[in-house]
Amino acid sequence: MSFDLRPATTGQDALLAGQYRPISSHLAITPPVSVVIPAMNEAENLPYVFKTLPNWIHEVVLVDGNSTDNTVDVARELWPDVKVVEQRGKGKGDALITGFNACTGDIIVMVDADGSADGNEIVSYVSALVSGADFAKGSRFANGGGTDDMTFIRKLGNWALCTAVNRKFGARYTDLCYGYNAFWRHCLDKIDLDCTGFEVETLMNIRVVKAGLKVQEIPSHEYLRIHGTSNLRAVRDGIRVLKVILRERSNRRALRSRTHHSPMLDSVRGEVS
Ligand SMILES: Nc1nc2c(ncn2[C@@H]2O[C@H](COP(=O)(O)OP(=O)(O)OP(=O)(O)O)[C@@H](O)[C@H]2O)c(=O)[nH]1
Ligand SMILES: [Mg+2]
Repeated sequence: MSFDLRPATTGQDALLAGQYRPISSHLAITPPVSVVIPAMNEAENLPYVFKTLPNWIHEVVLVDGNSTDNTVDVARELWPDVKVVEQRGKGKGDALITGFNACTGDIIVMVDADGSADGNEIVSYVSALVSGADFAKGSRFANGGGTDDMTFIRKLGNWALCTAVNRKFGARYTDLCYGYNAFWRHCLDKIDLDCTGFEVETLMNIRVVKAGLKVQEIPSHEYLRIHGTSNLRAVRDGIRVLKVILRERSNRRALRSRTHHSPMLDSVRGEVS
């Protein structure tokens, strides 16, 4: 089935032009959805990942982190139209930023390549976005979510960091360091990502609050990584996340004190309240 991807002016126009993508028996949408998959040596897991991706998505962008297995060949075999982007830098954050820049869809969904995310949940994320949210943030701890993959120590660390973000930035998150999220592409202009590692989700979660974007949490279930070993190191990456929280907090303080002393900057006050 092929779709006309030109933007619709009204629902009626879109209907007549055949721009709606049927999503389920009760939902059709017009915005094209891109799925970004950061992958480093995930060839064995990709069959499970692609198996659950809905056939109505507009494109899959796989960001290859210099894999030494046949990640790229497997991806091309499973999804012939996959857009493969070779990562120049290092780290999951760098991979995601590279992938976002390569997307052509209006909605972008982030999906890990280790088999821990169920592509059937994408409809919940997209539904939240087309219903008015700017950022659909997956949560393993919202009612209906869950995880098979977190140790007690990781849960504790995630809870402590999430509590810190809620207190410092006035958010009401139930989860922080989770890789399954979706957003309208215009959010990228407002959050201006600049990081390289596993702190990327935390940075996004903080910046969407600071930018005053409308965030909706989506209950999500994280399954066990199927093959291979995690690239995350709890202590090293936990410290990176903490540093991001402190840096974002001090940037906010610095901006606030500058605006208190400079009438020229009064206009930006509302944005950093
Ligand atoms: N392209 C690219 N992908 C990466 C890099 N680091 C991690 N990834 C991918 O990012 C996703 C998440 O990484 P994981 O190692 O599963 O980390 P995690 O999900 O936080 O940890 P676990 O819960 O233990 O699985 C996976 O799809 C990885 O292949 C990188 O440097 N480059
Ligand atoms: Mg994982």
